[in-house]
Amino acid sequence: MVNVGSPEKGRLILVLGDQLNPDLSALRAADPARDTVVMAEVMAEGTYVRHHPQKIALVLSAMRHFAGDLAAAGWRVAYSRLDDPDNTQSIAGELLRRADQTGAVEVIATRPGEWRLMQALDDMPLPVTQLADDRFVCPEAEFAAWAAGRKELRLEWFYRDMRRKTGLLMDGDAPAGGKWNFDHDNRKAAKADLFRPKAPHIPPDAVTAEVLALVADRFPGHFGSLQGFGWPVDRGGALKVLSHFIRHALPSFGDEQDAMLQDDPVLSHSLLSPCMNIGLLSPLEVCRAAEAEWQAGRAPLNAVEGFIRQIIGWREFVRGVYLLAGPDYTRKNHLNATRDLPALYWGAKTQMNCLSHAVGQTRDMAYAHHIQRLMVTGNFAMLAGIDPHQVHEWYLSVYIDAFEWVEAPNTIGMSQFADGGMVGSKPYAASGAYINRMSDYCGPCRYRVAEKTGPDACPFNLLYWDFMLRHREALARNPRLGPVYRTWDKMDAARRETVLAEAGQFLRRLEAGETV
Ligand code: FAD
Ligand code: DLZ
Ligand code: SF4
Repeated sequence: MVNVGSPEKGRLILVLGDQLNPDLSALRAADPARDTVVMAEVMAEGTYVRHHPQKIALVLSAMRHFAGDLAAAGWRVAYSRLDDPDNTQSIAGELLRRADQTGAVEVIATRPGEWRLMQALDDMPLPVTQLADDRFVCPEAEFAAWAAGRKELRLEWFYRDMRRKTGLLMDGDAPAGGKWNFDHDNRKAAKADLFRPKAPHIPPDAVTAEVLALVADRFPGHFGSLQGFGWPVDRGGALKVLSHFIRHALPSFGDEQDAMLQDDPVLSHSLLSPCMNIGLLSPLEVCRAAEAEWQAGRAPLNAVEGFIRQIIGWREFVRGVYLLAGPDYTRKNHLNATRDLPALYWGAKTQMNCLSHAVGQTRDMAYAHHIQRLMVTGNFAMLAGIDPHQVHEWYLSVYIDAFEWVEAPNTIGMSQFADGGMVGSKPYAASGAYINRMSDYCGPCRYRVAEKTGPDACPFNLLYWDFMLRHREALARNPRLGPVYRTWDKMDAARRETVLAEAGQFLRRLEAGETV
């Protein structure tokens, strides 16, 4: 696989660990007879945040598989393994080392998905051409043109344009079924006793087994378990996960999209985000496979539309926002939240059953589905006033699919409202009642979801009001939040005082590191 061989002058073609697609723009621009593909496993990428070990293993194993495929297809691949003694352990360092070895004086790259790396490539002493990453439906310039002059960026309008552009679920100029959005039929609470096929598990092959041992050795102390690693690491595995989802889970995707069950971490979610994010599957092929199921009458429109909206809608929209907002986006802190991330996010004991499950599952699988991320861990962090940059670093490190272009707008924007409304029109703040409606977490919890005050009150109930009151000036102007403040104003004065006093006590205990 590692074949620097007899170097001749040519260009270096950089392929990063989340660019594993033979149709990558940098590869399309390359000449296999003259150029050298550079792929590098480096400590810098594994530690710029302390990634979950499963995420590091996924990326390294998928890189090794992909490099093997490229070499078999006739490419010259200079592949640096993490434990190569000469490895400089950074992308820029490895490019310079390979330039020395091959005599190449130029690098062709596909633009990385993170400002940090784009900057590192710009700062190289060699000329680096960064080509557009055209694995997306909406090119950067198209999003910028769409956004220009709009007072607000809202998903729904962008999504409709992407439907028209791709022709997905279109009936001429009209949306299939007469509506753009079928969410009204979705978002049901999950039924615990329903039979669901087990989530797919791809057994590690020899390459992955070697990587798992390497990661265990080199990244000790990173939060997360390597046990049970079953993520697809090549295209074949990714296609298996896709067909498992299409067959078994897509029909109920809409119904179960927002539901949470403590014994079923995946429900009808697809687990396809890592495959798309590292290049093993294209977003359009996934959407077309889902559309075909509806056309064949095997999946209902509400499920297929909901699924496709997440991909050509949200996934494309948040990437556009990330690129439009620029490199300072992850420092945004619209609500001036300054508390440190509590230890419970790193697995310290908590009596809150919802958080305990969401974090425990994250530790074990490097996965939690959207509502667990948004309405449990994200909601709690926002209500408790946690510094959004710390929250962002947590999400970027713990999830199998976390790459900054998609993670940051979801965290800073959608879940923490730290961008002041670029991604969402209002904060996703909710009390315990929402979690209770959508999950089976509350029954066995030490706290009582119906209690609004007192020693057993659900902390989400206390913190919800504390948050709303803390930010009254900023939020009361939002017409959708008017009724919330009217409810508060009608509440008995003594009760309001108790709620805020108890919320304050809870936050002080959280800050002191007590088990809450
Ligand atoms: P499914 O529920 O099966 O959805 C299908 C696909 O739709 C996903 O694979 C994904 O590609 C796309 N999708 C769904 N929701 C979103 C969304 N909000 N933004 C972008 N794409 C979406 N997604 C990531 O890919 N990487 C991240 O780092 C990431 N961080 C997040 C952080 C927070 C705080 C929140 C609230 C959400 C985050 N998401 C992220 C979005 C979403 O939670 C995941 O895409 C989803 O849970 C992945 O699991 P799945 O493939 O089973 O998704
Ligand atoms: C996430 C990751 C990790 C853990 N390791 C590597 C690596 O060793 N080599 C590499 O090329 N890429 C890695 N990546 C992915 C990069 O961090 C990713 O390309 C950037 O975050 C941009 O999206
Ligand atoms: Fe979470 Fe509150 Fe329900 Fe407990 S009662 S699981 S803390 S929402």
